[in-house]
Amino acid sequence: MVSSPKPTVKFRKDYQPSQYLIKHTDLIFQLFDSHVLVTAEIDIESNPNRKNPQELTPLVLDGDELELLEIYVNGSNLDSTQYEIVDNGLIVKQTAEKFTLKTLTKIYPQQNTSLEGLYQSNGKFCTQCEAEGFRKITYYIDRPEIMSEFKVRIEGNKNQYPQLLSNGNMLSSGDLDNGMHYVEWHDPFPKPCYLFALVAGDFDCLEDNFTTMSGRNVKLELFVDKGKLDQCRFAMDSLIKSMEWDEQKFGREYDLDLYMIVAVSDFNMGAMENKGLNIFNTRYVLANTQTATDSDFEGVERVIAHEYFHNWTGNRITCRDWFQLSLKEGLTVFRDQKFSEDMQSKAVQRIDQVKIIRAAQFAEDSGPMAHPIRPDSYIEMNNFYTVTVYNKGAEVIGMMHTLLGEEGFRKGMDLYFERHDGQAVTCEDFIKSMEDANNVDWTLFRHWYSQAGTPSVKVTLSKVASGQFKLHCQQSCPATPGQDVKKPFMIPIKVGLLSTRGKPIQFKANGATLASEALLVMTESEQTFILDCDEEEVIPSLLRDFSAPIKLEYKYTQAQLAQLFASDPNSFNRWDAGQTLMSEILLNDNEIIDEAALKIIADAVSAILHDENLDNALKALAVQLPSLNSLIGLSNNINMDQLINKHQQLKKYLAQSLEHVWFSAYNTTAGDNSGARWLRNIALSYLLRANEDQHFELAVSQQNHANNMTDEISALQVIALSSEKFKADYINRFYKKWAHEDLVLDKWFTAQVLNENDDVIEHIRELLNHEKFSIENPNKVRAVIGSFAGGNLTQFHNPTGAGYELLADIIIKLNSINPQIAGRLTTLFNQWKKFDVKRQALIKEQLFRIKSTDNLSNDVYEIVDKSLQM
Ligand code: B3K
Ligand code: ZN
Repeated sequence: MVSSPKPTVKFRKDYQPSQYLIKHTDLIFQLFDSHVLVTAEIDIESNPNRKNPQELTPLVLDGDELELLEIYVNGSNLDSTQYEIVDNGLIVKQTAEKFTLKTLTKIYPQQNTSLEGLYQSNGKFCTQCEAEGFRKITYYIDRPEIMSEFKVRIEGNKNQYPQLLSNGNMLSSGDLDNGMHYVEWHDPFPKPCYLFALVAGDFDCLEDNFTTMSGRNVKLELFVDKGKLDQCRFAMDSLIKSMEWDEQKFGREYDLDLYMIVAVSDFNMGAMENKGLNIFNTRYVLANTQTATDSDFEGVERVIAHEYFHNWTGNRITCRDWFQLSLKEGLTVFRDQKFSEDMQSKAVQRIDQVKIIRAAQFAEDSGPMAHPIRPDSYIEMNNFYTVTVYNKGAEVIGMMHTLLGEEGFRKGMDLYFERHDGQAVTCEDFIKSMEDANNVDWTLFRHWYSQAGTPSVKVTLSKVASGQFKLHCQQSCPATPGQDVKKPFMIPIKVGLLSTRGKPIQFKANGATLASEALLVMTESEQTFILDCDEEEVIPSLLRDFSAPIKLEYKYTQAQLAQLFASDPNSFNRWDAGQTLMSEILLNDNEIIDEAALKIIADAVSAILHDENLDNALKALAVQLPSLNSLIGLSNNINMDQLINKHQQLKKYLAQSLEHVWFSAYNTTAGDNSGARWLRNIALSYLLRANEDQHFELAVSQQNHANNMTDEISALQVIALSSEKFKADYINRFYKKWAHEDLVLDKWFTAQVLNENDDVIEHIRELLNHEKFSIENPNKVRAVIGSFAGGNLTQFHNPTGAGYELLADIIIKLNSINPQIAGRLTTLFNQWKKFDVKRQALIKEQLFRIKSTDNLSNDVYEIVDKSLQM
C-alpha cells in the first residue's frame, strides 16, 4: 500500500495577504496533438498590504503536474540555484519590489481526466480553473484575491480548431505556417485566475445581439457541437432575459462587447462563469421540446441566469479567499432564484428551493460535513461547493431581503457595488454594506455566517384572554463537528392566522397595526409574541414562505394540518401543511400507518385534486409524498425498513383508494403546458401503482404518441419502474430512437436505476459496461450512480449491503480518474450514523475500504475521514 502524506488543513483564521501581486499576465498557448506548451509572462509586484512590509520573502508559485522547460527573470535565464521545484509549486528565490517572470511549461491536457485545468472534451480543448485549477496550467499565485489583466495568444491547427477563444475582446488573428493559425485576446477587467478560460475547437455558433440600457451593443455567441444548433434558441433567449432582468432589478449592465457561452459534454458541474466566456455542461444549454423535459428547460434558464449574474456578483466583485465562497455563490443563487420566481410561478419556485434545503442541506448540516456558510477550514476546496454554501447561503441572503424589504435590500446592494467594484472582498464586507445602507446593527445576524447546524424553533400558542394569544418561541441548535455550543440566531418568522374553519384572520402582533400577516423576529433563545384578534380559537400558519432555514416544531393536530392543507391562503404553507401531515405519519413509531391516518391523507389529496382554484403545478407538488431524502434530513434515527414500508404503503393506498380520481386527472387535465403535463404524469405513475396490469398500456401508448420529452420520458420511467415482463422491449425501443442524443441517454440510464426490485443492482453493473456508458463522463456517472445512490434509497439501502458496495466500487475507481466526482459521490454515505446498527456496520466497512485505497485523493480522503470520525 502506498501511504500518502496526510493532507494539510487550511484554516480561515490563518489568512494572510499575498506577499506579491500580479499586475499583468501574458499567456501564449501552443496546442499540439499530444501536449500543449504554455508561455507565461507575469509582472510581479510586492504587495504593499502584506504582513511585514519591511521584509520581502522569495516568490512562491502554485503549480500542479507541470513540466518546467524554461524560466527567466527580467529576461535572464535562471540557473538551478535560483529557483526550486517543490511538491506543489515553484519557489523563485528572487526578491524585488518589481520584476517580470517568464516560464515555459509543458502540459498534457489530452491525458487529463480530472476535468480541472486544461483538458479535452470530444476533441475540443476547454478549461475549468475554479477553485484551484489554474495551477495545472502554469505556475502562478493561484488565489482569488490576485486580480490581474490578462492577454492571451492561442496557436493551433486551423482545421481541427477553427475557433480559438479566451476571455475579453478579440485583438487580432491570422494564419501561421503548417496549417496553424492564431488568435489574440485581451480582457480589460483585472480578474482572478480562476476566471480564466480557453476553448479551442470546431463548433456551430448561434449569434445574437443585446443592446444594454446605456445603448451599447453586445454580441452574444453560443458555441455547441456541430449539428446541435436546433437546441440552442432557448438558452440564448434565457441569456437575453437575464441581461434585461439584471438591468431592471439591480441596475447592473453588462460590461464587455462580447458574451460567449460554450457547451461541452464533459464537465464536473453545471457551468462556469469565466469572464466573457462561460463554459457550460451541455445539459444546461441544449434543449428543445423533443429532447428536453420541462424541468430541463427550467434548469437551462436558471443556470444561464446564474452564470450571467456572476458577472457582477463574483467577477467584478470577487472573493478575497475561498472561505468567502458564499459571498458570490449564496448571493448569486439568491439572484437566480428571484429571477426564476419572476419568470415562472413564484410559489412553485419557492417550494422547489425549500425541497433542496430540506432534502439535502438539512442532511449535510446534521452529518460529518456540517459547516457554516462561511467555512472555517478545508482540506480540498472543491469539497465546499455545497448546498450549505450555495443554497443555505442564498437563504441567508433571503432573510436579509425579508428583514430589509425590497427597497432596503436594493440600497444595500447598490452600496456594495459602489464600494467594492473591482475588489476581492469578504462576507463581512457584504454584511457591512447592508448594515450601513440601512442603518441597522446585525451583530447577531452574523451567527448565520459563523455557526453550522440547523436551528429548531419550538412554538406553542396559548390563549391569554378572549381574542388574545401568546406565541411562545424557543430556539436551539444541535452541536456540529467542532461547534458544541451555539449562540442564538436572528430568525425572521412570518406568521398568519386562520380560523378553525380555515378563514384568514386579521390580527395585531405585539401591538402593531392590524394585518393578515406579521414578521416576528427572534433575537433571543426564548421569546413571546402577543397576537390580538377577534377569534376565540385560531390555527397559526407559521414560517410562511419558509422565512428562515430552520426546522419549526408546532404540535398541530392532524385535523389542523388538514385544514391548513385545504385552505391556507399562502400557497407555500398550504403545500407545507400537507408535507408535515404526511411526514409526521411516516416518521412516527407506528410500524404501519393506521386506516384513520391513511384516510385523512387520501381525503386531503382528493380535495386538492378537485380544487378548481389551484393550478396544476401546485396540485402536482401537493399530491407528492415527502421524499425519503427529506424525511432522513428531518430526523436523527431512522428505522429504514419501517420507513420504506410505510412510504410504499402510503403511495399504494393513495394510488388504489383514489384510482378513479387519478384516472380522471390523467384523462381530463387539459393543456399543452408544463403544469398540466406534470399533473398528468403523476396521475399516470399513481395509476400504474394502483394496478400495473390494467394501466400498463396507458404508459405504452403515451410512449408511442408523445410529442415532447417530458411525456416520453415520464412514460419510460413508469415502464422501467414496473415489474412488467416485456418492459425491456420498451426500454430498448427508446434506446434505439435516442442512441444519438447523449443527454437523452442520460435520462434513459436514470430511468433504469430507479427500479426498486432486488435485481436492479445487477442490472446497474451491466449498465456500467454499456457501450454508451463512460466512467470518464460526469453526466453518465451522475445519471447511473448518483441517481441510484441518491434517488433509489430502497435499493441503495438494500439490507445485503450490495448497494453500498456498488457505490464504493465506483468511488474507488473514480478516485484516480476524477477525484472531484469521486469526492461528490462519497458524500452519499454521509448519513450513515442515522441508520440501524447493521446498516451502519455495512457502510462503515465500505468507508474503511475506500480509506485504504492507494493514492487516495484529498477530495475523497477529506470526506471519508470526517465521516468515520462521526
Ligand atoms: N463557480 C462555479 C463552480 C465551480 C466549482 C468548482 N469545483 C459555477 C457556479 O457556481 O456558478
Ligand atoms: Zn455560482
